Amino acid sequence: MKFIDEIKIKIFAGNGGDGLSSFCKEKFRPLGGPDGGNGGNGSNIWGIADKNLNTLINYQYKKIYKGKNGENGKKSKQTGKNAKNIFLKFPLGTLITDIKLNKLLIDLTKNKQKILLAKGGKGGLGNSNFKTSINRSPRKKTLGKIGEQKELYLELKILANIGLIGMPNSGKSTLISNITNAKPKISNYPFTTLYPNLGTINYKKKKIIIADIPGLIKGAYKGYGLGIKFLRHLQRTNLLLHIIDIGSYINEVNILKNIKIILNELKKFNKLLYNKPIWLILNKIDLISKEKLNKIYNIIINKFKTRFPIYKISALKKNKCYFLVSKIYKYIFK
Ligand SMILES: Nc1nc2c(ncn2[C@@H]2O[C@H](COP(=O)(O)OP(=O)(O)OP(=O)(O)O)[C@@H](O)[C@H]2O)c(=O)[nH]1
Ligand SMILES: [Mg+2]
Repeated sequence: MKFIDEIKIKIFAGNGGDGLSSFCKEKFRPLGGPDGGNGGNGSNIWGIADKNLNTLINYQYKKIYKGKNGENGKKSKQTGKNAKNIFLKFPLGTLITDIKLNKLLIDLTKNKQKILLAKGGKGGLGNSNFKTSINRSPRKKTLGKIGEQKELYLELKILANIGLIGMPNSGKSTLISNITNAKPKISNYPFTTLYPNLGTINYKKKKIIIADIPGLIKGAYKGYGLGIKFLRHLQRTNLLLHIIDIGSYINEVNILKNIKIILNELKKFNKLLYNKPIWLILNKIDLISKEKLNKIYNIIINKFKTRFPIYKISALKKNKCYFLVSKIYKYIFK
């Protein structure tokens, strides 16, 4: 599946139907009263949040949405039918901007939240509306109004409580697959994850949403690897977990270097993200001896303790993962 998080679309609400000019023709009233009905209204175009979607991919394939026109007015003062509303569905976390006005119209943060994006044109008036005591046989009618037209910029910024960051292959997806309902692809090579995954932890009657994004490498902010574009999805999180592989390196220096690389990429992307609470999660502790683990842990603590809380886990063996979840729960809800 392709992941699309930015796109422009055009919407055209339907036009109103025209009012009718006509006269009732009955046997004994050759020029009967005016009986032209009003036109129906054109389709409104609504936007609605749908929790089952997680990408804007549909809008990649179809970028223009046109509403139907209202029916024209009919004889016997019958109003034409209103055209049906159109509902465009968007994933939670979609921000919709009117490009011409450069104005944010809505940030869809709740399921089923909706907004009228383009109003359909009102139907015109039939001649039966214009009858007065002076003019009993008006021919006047009005045309339906044109529906609203807009060019919209859609931007998805995922809504999650927690974001996972780290080097490729550090175990981010393994962690999310073991503590949430998500089932992402996991493999022993870099860049397994190509677009963000969301997972939900149900813990003590609360829901915690975690976003797993593709791994970062040195120079990601310059576009290396998969770049840093997915970091935008972590902007709304309350806490970042920096997953660090401490089991696959012989030399601790490399581990420290890797930590700094990731922090530096975050800083380059945006200071606000860098200044969010970050926990260092030392992963793959099952691969090393207790002595080595203690040595690495002490080095990392000495270097980073003042700024970052530090936890040790094995995402693969589910070792200490639920302890981490309990800490996350406390952090978010207490
Ligand atoms: N031994 C051990 N292996 C682990 C652990 N966590 C993850 N792995 C392995 O590390 C490899 C990479 O895991 P992923 O979860 O795909 O890593 P990722 O960080 O999501 O990688 P990208 O998607 O490429 O950024 C897989 O072969 C996992 O089985 C762990 O705690 N212990
Ligand atoms: Mg992954």
